[in-house]
Amino acid sequence: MHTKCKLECWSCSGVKTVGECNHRIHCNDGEVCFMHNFVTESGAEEFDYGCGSSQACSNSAGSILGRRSEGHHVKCALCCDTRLCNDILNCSSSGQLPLTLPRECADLKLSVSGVHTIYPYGQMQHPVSVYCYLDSSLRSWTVIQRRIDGSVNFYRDWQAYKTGFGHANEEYWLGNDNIHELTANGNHELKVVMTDFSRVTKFAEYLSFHVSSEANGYRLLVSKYDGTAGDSLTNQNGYKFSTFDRDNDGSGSNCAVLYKGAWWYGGCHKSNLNGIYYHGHHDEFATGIDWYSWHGFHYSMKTTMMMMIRSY
Ligand SMILES: [Ca+2]
Repeated sequence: MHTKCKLECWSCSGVKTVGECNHRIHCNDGEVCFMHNFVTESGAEEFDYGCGSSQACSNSAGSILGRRSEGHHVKCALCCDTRLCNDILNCSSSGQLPLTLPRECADLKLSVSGVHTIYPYGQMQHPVSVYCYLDSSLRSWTVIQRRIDGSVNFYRDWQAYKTGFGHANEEYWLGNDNIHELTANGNHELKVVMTDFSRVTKFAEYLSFHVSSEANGYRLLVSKYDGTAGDSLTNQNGYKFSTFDRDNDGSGSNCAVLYKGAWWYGGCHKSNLNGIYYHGHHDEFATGIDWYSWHGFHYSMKTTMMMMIRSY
């Protein structure tokens, strides 16, 4: 499993997350990236990252010495043999590369929310940068849509929504192919968290969430609502995704054009979270980031997060 590799690894000690680490080093021949997590005397979980001997790693994980850029040696509990694996992978106790890559945030062991790399297809060739949201129950949600400040244009075409756009640490759409791939892998829940301009936060949760393939128009299957914002998504259940250049809606008109968004429009919508970023009230009917059951069709949210997690 372990291959000879010359790698570039994160190199930090005592950080809370790899997101705090902004230093990399090149490993020597026969070294691999390692990640070592430990608990400090005060009880905080911290991480060391660096290079370590791959041979020692595969033979005696848990007790080998790794090398950090400072030249100090540390105990390495977890080793991997891929580039930047100390960023993204947890290894098996044998010190070998896990057979399965983290497909979604729930597969990562996180201590704080932040940007991470996942592999929705389970393939190294297809990494995706994503925002992982850790809730108060320490569940790691994969954020598929995020609006914060209107900095990213969401009035985009089919291809853009297919592949995704924006930035994981700002506003983005994860991409319908990725969302489909994730929901195709086990049962998933969807949670929509929204904040208005009075700083009130409400949510809508759906215990069942699935998005079909592109061949099926990324059809939405959502059910079992719970929450405080009211249910404005079940209305879109069973409809295909539509963009201004791909009218799959249940209306004689083009809903995406009419409502300046991209959504699972029926005829047309009770929610429009990819609509125009207004600052609260808007005069134009239903074109904002609207969630009808909370604020009606003339109020656009300040922030939204749509996120999903595998349920068992
Ligand atoms: Ca239509």
